[in-house]
Amino acid sequence: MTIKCVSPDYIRTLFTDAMSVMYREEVPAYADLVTLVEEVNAKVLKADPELEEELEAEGGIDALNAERHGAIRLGKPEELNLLGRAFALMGMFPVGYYDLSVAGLPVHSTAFRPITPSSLASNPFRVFTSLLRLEQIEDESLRQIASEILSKRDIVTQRAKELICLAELQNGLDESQAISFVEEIVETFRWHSTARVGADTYKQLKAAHPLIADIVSFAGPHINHLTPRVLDIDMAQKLMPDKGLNAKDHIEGPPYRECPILLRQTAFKALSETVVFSDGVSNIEGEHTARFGEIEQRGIALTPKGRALYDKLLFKAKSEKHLDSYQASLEHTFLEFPDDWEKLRREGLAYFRYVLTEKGNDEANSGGLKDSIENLIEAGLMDAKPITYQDFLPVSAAGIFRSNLSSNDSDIYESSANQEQFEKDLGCPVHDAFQLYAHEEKESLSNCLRMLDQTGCID
Ligand code: OOG
Ligand code: NI
Repeated sequence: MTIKCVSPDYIRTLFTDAMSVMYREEVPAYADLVTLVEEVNAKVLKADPELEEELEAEGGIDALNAERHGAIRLGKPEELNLLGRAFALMGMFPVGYYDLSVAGLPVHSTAFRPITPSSLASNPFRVFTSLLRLEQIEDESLRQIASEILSKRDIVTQRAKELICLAELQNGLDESQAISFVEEIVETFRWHSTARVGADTYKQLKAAHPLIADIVSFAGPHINHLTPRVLDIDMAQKLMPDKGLNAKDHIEGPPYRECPILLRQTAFKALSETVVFSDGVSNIEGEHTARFGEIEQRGIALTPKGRALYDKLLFKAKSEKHLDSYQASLEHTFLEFPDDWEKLRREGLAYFRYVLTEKGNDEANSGGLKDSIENLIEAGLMDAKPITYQDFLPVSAAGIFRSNLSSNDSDIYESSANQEQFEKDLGCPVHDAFQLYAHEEKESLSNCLRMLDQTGCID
């Protein structure tokens, strides 16, 4: 029997919508944040009508309004492996390895996301996924307790598991199977107001690290935020208090620039939520903070050279103590980072997508053209558009983790990265983000050149 499979992009959109509905119900402040982002985006687009056209190449306003990322924290390798298989059905693949031990956090992470330009344009939903590193719990008996608690949990429903196996077997899901798969998989990310541990164990885990308590104490990896994309994060940050949202005091990532790079993020602080701690004998009411709201503004993806400059300047700003504030030194040190599209491109600091201009399209059929990139741009035949950064920043992620763990620790710790182990647990290697951006740039350029040179004069 042949079945009519729906596309992974379609399933991802069902999933994104279901997650958004669920989080809106669970965290009402998230709905306020989405409204605020919509207001800001409408204002920005009204003031700059050309921006709408620019956004078109990456899915337009519809994609922008639907755009989100979420984050989860997993407890054991099998969970990572199984969710990797579930995400793959939705066209989301692991990109990048984030070592958060440098920020003193006992996790390492990847981001599951679409990897092709067309899939990203159809819906760029990503899930930042962290895995607990049990070996980083120093106290041996506590490590044992945590491991035992985790060994007894199953975060994916039986039906979801069956559908994952079925999809792998038949190479996809039909419409009704996709709908039930999404209904089932959303359960994995639901909030549980009853913990699986007693109050004492929770306290012990929390003392080892609040993140460990958040991961180990519950039946599943509740989604801890869902982040919409805003076009002007400075405006949004200023408006947050008016909406009663308790914003963290500074924006993570690069400072304000004319030509935005990478990613800037801010958040409202985690909610204190009532939880029942239950060890099977007694139930005690207490509190847990995990879930928060975040917004982000995305800029251009940087090349390894651009990223090295970004990291250098960020580090310099952190160590520059003579200025009044971290923000002031950030603005100061980033003066060194070219803030001009042309310079970013010519100096090989960022990735661009090449497109033919109208004039270029007109000449596309004339054939016989052979020229350098710079001359084609100069002649008005080709344009270079910024490729949006689709990934995350470990230093910013650490800042976000901290703001919702009520920790002021901002030290840099010695790295104990272990990508090999992470990939072993995941069951496959993670994609290299630089390679994905470079590939997109290269493909767009060869497409343009091919179209401009129909007689095949390009070497
Ligand atoms: C993940 C924090 C990382 C981001 O936007 O950098 C993240 C977490 O708190 O689990 O989502
Ligand atoms: Ni986030």
